Amino acid sequence: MTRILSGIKPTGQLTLGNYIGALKRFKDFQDSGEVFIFIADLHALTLPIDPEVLKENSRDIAAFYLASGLDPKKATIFLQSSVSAHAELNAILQNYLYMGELRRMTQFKDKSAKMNDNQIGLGLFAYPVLMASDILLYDANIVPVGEDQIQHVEITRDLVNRFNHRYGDILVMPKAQVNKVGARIMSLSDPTKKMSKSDPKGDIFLKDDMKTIRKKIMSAVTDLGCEVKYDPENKPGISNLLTIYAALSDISISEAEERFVGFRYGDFKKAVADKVEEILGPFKARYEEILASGEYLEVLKEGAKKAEEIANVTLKRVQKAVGLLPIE
Ligand code: AQP
Repeated sequence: MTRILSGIKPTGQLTLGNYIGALKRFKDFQDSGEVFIFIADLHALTLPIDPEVLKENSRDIAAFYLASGLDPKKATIFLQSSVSAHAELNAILQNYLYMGELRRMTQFKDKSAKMNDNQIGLGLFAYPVLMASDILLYDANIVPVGEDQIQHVEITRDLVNRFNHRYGDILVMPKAQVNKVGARIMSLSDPTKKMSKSDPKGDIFLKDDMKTIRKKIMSAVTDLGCEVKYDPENKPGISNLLTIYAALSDISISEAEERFVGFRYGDFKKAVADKVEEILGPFKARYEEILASGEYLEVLKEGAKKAEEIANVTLKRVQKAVGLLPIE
């Protein structure tokens, strides 16, 4: 059976980008394979974060996972930090990725751009090693990601080739799977930049109330001209709103374009706001209920047990392959 693994790091409040690029897709996977969805809390430590904020963000993600329709009977939902094999595999695999490769990672370059060497933690630099460990522990075949994370799956593939070449067929080769529509939702205030939870300018937060969300959409930056047309180069604002509409409607961009022929920008934005409200309204209500009930805690406990069993099998296989002496 195909193994599918994905996660979100609790670095900030989740955005509409996280919903479209990740959350929205998860429930479809649970019927087509064996699904592992985790909260990447160790990854959230790679940049400074307040402990209380980290806890709150992690709880939120757990509740958002359940609100997205993930069924804990079908999907294994867990916290990365609750399965110690992630850190243990990381300690081994860090020897099979090299400084030059890690230095070339776009995420590292972006996030460290305004920092000097005395501010950049080793964890930020070595982020792809931990991400490779997350993926490889579960023998994942498919890793659904937004566009920005493709490079990290690619470096994981390089690692698998290198490791298996040396030790035999030990690690399973994963593949990134990217959304056809909505792999990169852009900021509403600067549509040339990705909507990102750690750089919250022009973000729609899933925790925003509906009135705020509508207001943000109605004041989204648009472009010169008056035609609702997909042209990311010349009309990045309108193209982004079209992408949001198409992704939430499960239609192609060209179908979305057809729906808005002859629309003024204002009416088009209103239609986008209506669509966002139609989808996020019930989703947010489910999230509130789940958060209040606290049911996510039991789900995370059970998930950790299930994840640990599988992860430990892979860890043992790797330990044995590299020559760590087994004592059991
Ligand atoms: N703007 C986006 N459009 C489409 N997909 C997105 N994702 C994130 N932003 C967008 C996808 O959401 C998943 C979880 O992301 P992550 O938490 O692992 O890290 P990220 O990709 O770095 O997302 P952020 O929001 O930009 O986080 P920060 O600011 O902490 O770096 C991934 O599948 C991601 O592609």
